[in-house]
Amino acid sequence: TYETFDSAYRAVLNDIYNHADFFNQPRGFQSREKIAYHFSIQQPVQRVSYNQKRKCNIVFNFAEALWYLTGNNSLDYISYYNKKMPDYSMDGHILTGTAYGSKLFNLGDQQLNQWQNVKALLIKDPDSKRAVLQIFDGSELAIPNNLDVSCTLGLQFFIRDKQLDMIAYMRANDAFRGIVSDVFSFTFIQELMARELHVPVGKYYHSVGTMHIYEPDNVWVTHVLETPSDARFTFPEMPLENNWEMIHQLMDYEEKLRKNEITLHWQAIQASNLTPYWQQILALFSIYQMIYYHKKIDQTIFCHLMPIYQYFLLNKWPNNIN
Ligand code: 5HM
Repeated sequence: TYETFDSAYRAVLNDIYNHADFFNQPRGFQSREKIAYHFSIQQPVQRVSYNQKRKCNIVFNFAEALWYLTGNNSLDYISYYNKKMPDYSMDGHILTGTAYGSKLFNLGDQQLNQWQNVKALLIKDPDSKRAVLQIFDGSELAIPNNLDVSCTLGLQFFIRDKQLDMIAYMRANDAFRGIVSDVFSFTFIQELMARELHVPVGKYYHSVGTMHIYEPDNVWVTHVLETPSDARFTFPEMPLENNWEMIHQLMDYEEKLRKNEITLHWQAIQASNLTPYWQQILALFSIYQMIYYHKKIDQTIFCHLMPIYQYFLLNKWPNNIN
């Protein structure tokens, strides 16, 4: 068990890299792995790694978590934040496995809103052991040459000792790359559900069929393991109320920024109806728009960002920001 993701990341990476049980090549990709892997994080809000060699992409992390929460499955959206995403799409328009949002909010033919069902269940029976958001489903294996099979089986919530614990169950997790964005998004989902249920965030458990590292990442992994985490910030906590309304307003801005239909100055961000926590994320999306479209970075926005977000932007895009 670990206090924060920062300490979990280093320990798990070290464990898989130096103490792997199997060396193999699933789908032809050389890797090392441990199976039936499990760890927990005591403070799930502390969901980022500060390793300078790993260069956490805080903009992608928020974009992916919000992609899930808005039920979006479009490739256009997520490939704006990560150029590799088109490699996983079968039709060039949507992602079927990785786009967990459409599974959470419109599952299958019945278009099930699993989020609402789980929330209602926990309100009715706080001790419930049925509060599962299902992600992977068997039909994914029936698609020939499927490029994108969900790695996450599901997320299970528990109210225990009056706090919201969550277990993420994954069939497979990349201990170097995928884990960083997965733990970020899943703990963000946990925090939002905790706000919805008016209970504090409890513990986060990460339970994985195969935890692995791909061979081409080996050299980079050794650099990350040699580099101590130098920074210590406290990741901000989500406000106690009104978050869905904030998310919808934020995502209206996000779409216009992504399509380059608007540019925002700090005054406009402050004048929005967003509360400061969500304004900060809008500011991050605004800075990213400037990076993506090769515009000059608005230093006023940058200066108004919290130090933790300034740190991540500077670490990831030093040449653009300075
Ligand atoms: O061959 P397979 O479908 O398992 O390859 C998917 C790879 O992406 C695995 O290495 C898996 O661990 C990684 N992955 C991840 O770590 C994929 C997704 C997308 O569902 C994810 N985390 N969220």
